Amino acid sequence: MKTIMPEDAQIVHDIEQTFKTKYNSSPSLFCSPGRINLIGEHTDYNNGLVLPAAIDKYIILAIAPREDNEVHIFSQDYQDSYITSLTHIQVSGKLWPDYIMGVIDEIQKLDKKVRGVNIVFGGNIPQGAGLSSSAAVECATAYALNSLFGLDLNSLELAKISQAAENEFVGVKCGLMDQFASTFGKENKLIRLDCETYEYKYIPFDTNDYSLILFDTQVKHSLASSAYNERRQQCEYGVQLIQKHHPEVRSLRQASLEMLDKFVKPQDEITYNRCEYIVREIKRVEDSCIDLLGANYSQFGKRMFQTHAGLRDQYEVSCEELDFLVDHVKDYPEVLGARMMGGGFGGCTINLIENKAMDKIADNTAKAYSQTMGKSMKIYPVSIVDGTRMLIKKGE
Ligand code: GAF
Repeated sequence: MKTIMPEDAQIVHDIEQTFKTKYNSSPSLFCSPGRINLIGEHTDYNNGLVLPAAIDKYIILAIAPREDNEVHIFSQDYQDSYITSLTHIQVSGKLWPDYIMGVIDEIQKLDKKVRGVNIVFGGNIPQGAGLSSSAAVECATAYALNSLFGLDLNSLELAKISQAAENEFVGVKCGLMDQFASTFGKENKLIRLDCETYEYKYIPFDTNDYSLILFDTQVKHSLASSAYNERRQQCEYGVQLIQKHHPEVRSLRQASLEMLDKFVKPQDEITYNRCEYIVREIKRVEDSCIDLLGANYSQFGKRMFQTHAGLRDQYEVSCEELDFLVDHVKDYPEVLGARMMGGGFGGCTINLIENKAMDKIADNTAKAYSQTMGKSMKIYPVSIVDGTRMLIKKGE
């Protein structure tokens, strides 16, 4: 199992200390990673395939049961508290507690018994960068409550509870990818997840010559979550148009390019573009897995560029900062692939680059980004790690 790195060890220590000071007792500690996605963007809520992995950036959650029904939460990052009762769960009005309260709410809906808890949490997953810090908070909470109260929920159930918290309580109609990756992550492995059947396979990713590096635009445009929900509706509309002729088609997973040409294109060009991107992207994930299993990284890299073009031109979820970063790196021979990652409208690009040129390309890109876009970019080299787990059990 991947051990916690020194920088993370400091965060664990700080969170544990804050807990002891605030609540005068010792907690159990859990960690839950952020995620990257190699390919398969916006395919999860279309019952398609995705290829994410958990990364070495974490949410750390310290928790202990209380004798009453109250939930006391302290956010180390916001230096802010939230107190409520298990019998009066409602949206907080300040977002950060909702990721935790949403999970508690979903668990209670299943008639599983939880008691009050004290919590301190924080971490080093950059927020708003598209690395799923919110999914990590949800997954850490679900995992912690499951082990604290012996709820007997399996890992898939924990990931789905976390997704439901985001869908129902936070109001973002996301798919399962982020919560699945955070829960099921495995060191040096990508997760090929079939979002229709929930079947998954680990694909080795231990390249010696290439590494993954993220370039963070440091922007998050405000239409991100409304546009996300809108894309989902557009895909559902495309499916409805096909279903009139092919009732067996349940989602874009069963749709073909021919069906889109015949039944969607004549009705609505925008819907057609969205759906065509998705159908091609699902196929790209399948092909990418073959590339990666055959260690054909250059072919895989080309598919990353194709995904970016589709997200930019057809799905229209990119932005000028992301396009700039992908355009800037594409002519370096040492860059195998690059694309925007996650929901879009800001956040990071993911780049597959030869190790020997990594520093030079990262430096040049940061300079060019600041000169042209007038903003600074952040650079995150990432390693692939295990998923959500317990670090310390209370009393140990
Ligand atoms: C966000 C969502 F949360 C995921 O479910 C997924 O749809 C992703 O955007 C796009 O691939 O991270």
